[in-house]
Amino acid sequence: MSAAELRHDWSLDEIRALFALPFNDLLFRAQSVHRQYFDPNQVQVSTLLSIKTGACAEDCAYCSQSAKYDTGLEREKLLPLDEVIAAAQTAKDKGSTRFCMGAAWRNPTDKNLDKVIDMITAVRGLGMETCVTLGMLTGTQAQRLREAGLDYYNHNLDTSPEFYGNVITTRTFQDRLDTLKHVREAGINVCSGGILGMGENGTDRARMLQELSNLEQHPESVPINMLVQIEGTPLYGSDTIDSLEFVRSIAVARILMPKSYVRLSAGRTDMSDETQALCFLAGANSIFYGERLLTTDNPDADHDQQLFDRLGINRQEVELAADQQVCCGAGT
Ligand code: SAM
Ligand code: DTB
Ligand code: SF4
Repeated sequence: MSAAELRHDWSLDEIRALFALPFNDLLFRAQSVHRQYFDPNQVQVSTLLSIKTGACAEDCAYCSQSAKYDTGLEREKLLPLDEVIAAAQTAKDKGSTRFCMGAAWRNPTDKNLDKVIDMITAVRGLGMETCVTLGMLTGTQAQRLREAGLDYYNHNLDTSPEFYGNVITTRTFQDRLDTLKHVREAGINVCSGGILGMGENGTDRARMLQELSNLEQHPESVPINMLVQIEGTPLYGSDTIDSLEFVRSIAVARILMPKSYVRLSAGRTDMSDETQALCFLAGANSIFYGERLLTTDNPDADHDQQLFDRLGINRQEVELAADQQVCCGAGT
């Protein structure tokens, strides 16, 4: 079979037809596409750290960190560099290959960006891949991050353009696309996905995946989050998404973006091992690893390792950029 072509012209009807396939047919198709580009038994693991927590000016209705909602979260200033390095070292020791630093900003100031750049340099120095998520960026800021050697920038579309205003009113869907363009043009790998279970309908889920897959270049990494319901936020108490519909969404993401890493992201503490196994079968091939996401819990690392063992899944080794390789003498 020839490799699945990378398309950027998926129609909504085509995507809805994928969602409507019998479950077994959809999973077979997703798994077949997955095997054309990836080792089906390998998963990439990243660890998250919130480097600046809470008091965010945006009103994202799902988020514990918006200043608009009383979620009881303790706010924290930008972490000092040594704390960030220590957390990255611990993540590396536990087998994580990428360190993702998140800040609750609408956008970073240039002064804050200087500090984040120091963090990126230090984490790369440990031999880890780096990812940051800092809100909206200008073209110049994206360029500066690229020059610092940043590997990935996370900036989610979150939902369909049609549903966007139900979730966030302090920025537009187009603002998100603009930042993604700056990141792409700077030559940084794009990490962009969304959240399911916010009260959106099936068409919204299809439209979000259509927007992601019809970008000029597919995001290298596509995080699919299941809403973590936070008390105090407007989305607390939303109807939860059916776990098989969640698995279907992973499968459709895999088919639409065959070469991208599809990340089974937030919400795993509410999923059974069996649901997660189905997500891997549907083509998910990366996860966040370690007990904490940004402000909420993630499964225990030991539990995840046991699940990997039960499924025969191996972790992917880090692929270091040439300028990042720590040389240790002749013959290395
Ligand atoms: N402030 C930056 C931004 O909005 O891009 C970065 C941090 S933000 C926490 C990163 C992403 O995490 C969001 O875009 C959203 O998709 C996801 N996220 C945040 N809170 C979540 C929740 N309660 N459940 C699931 N995903 C969530
Ligand atoms: C993404 O899509 N999910 C991660 C990461 N990108 C930054 C964040 C999930 C956050 C879940 C809620 C929390 O811990 O605050
Ligand atoms: Fe702020 Fe990001 Fe949370 Fe939105 S998702 S409130 S931008 S930290």
